[in-house]
Amino acid sequence: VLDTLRALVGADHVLVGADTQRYCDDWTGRYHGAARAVVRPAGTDECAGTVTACAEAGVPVVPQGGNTGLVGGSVPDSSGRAVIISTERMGAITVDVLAGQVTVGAGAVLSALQDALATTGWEFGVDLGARGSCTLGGMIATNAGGTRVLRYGSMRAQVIGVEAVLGDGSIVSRLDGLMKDNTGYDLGALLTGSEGTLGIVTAARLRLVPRPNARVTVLASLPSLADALALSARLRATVDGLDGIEAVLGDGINLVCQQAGLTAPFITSPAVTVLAEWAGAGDPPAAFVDAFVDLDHLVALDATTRERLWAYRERMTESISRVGMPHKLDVTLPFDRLAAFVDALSGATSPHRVYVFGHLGDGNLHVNVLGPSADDLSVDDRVLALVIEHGGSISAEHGVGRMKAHALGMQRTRSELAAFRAIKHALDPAGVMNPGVLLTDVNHDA
Ligand code: FAD
Ligand code: 2HG
Ligand code: ZN
Repeated sequence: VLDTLRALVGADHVLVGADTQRYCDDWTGRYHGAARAVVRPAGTDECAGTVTACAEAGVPVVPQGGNTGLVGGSVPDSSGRAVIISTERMGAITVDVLAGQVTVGAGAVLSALQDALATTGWEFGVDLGARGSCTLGGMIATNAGGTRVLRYGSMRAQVIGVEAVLGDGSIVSRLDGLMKDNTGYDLGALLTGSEGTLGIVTAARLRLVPRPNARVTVLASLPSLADALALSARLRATVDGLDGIEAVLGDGINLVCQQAGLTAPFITSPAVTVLAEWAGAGDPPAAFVDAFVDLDHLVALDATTRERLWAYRERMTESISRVGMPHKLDVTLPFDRLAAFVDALSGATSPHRVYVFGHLGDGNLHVNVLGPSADDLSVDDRVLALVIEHGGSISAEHGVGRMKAHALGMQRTRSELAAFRAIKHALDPAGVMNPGVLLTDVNHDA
């Protein structure tokens, strides 16, 4: 199969041995695999040829973009059988200013898209801390969320159409940008969030949102999670143009200050540090300003100060990785159960160290547990069980990956899993697309 692949994409783009290493280790340091080769197709046809050759030979295929995924889905298992298909040579970006849309190659990096849009009057509605490395293809495959979901939705809401190579090597393409097209199943929506298990997204047509000319960011100290949730509800109910509500709970703020070299934002360490942002034209509405008058808070009106305030939230992930290898549990809770869930967390994670932060405006918490070894699932399972008990979801925005594949049956019913498997079989009949990710032999509890 390697000879076929070399003939297809050129020998320089079939990496083997030590050259594959950086593609086999995941960002968190929890997952380390091995690959037969890393193939870097230049475009959709080469990608289709690669998938076809692998499917015919029964060789597993792992699609990979920026390798910033946090659930072990972007790296192969340790068998050394898989071929990683990297989209890194597929990064074209073509902005359609008239339509307010963009066509991107799967390997286009989010920050490159942001740069390409800088002078167009448009911007992209999804933003996240991995912007310098994560790709639009990877973001579609994981249905990534980030910091603007409460305003613009997750990736699925941005996708107008995709081009993809399915597991049987066939190409499907819908990049025409038509805003209305009710002609059957929405394959783009199906591939969004499929984590490379149905096919490889090679390109996409995405909607853009108006570029605001002003942003105001506030970092505030809240005395309790209940108060932070009440503030979040008030902002969501009253503020037009609200762009995000983020939070760092408890001691996390001290960790980020120590590890990222930041000055403590408040004299007394807050129970919950909330970051809220408004974006629009002119000045923020009075409702946004009024919400913070009785709170200890800092305000950013310019880009430099804004970056300084965002660092307290955005640099949590790297700060945690500096002190250990985290078990990352990305979960959503109903707003009225969120505080009870956090109260119960210390019991579920004891005796380990835990940091909790996330997208408060979406009810999405990132529970990071430090201490258990990489293959110890006991704490993961206790936290996930607690999420189910509180009516939440075991994956809010990072996906299921390898990490939670065994736990999918806690959330999804028998009928749902049967439908998932039927779709998987139809689009990936040889079962070569990202095996071990998302769908595996799940223990069924639901
Ligand atoms: P990869 O890591 O390469 O792959 C992720 C998954 O998608 C894998 O299953 C892979 O097989 C599949 N895949 C990749 N490309 C394709 C393709 N073209 N076709 C089909 N399948 C493909 N995520 C959020 O949702 N919100 C956040 O706020 C957020 N913040 C982050 C901050 C940091 C510092 C880091 C390190 C990560 C963060 N993430 C966040 C997680 C990660 O950035 C996202 O999951 C992102 O969408 C992954 O993109 P990627 O290109 O790196 O994909
Ligand atoms: C974020 O919101 C990312 O910063 C990463 O989703 C979360 O590190 C994490 O657990
Ligand atoms: Zn997040």
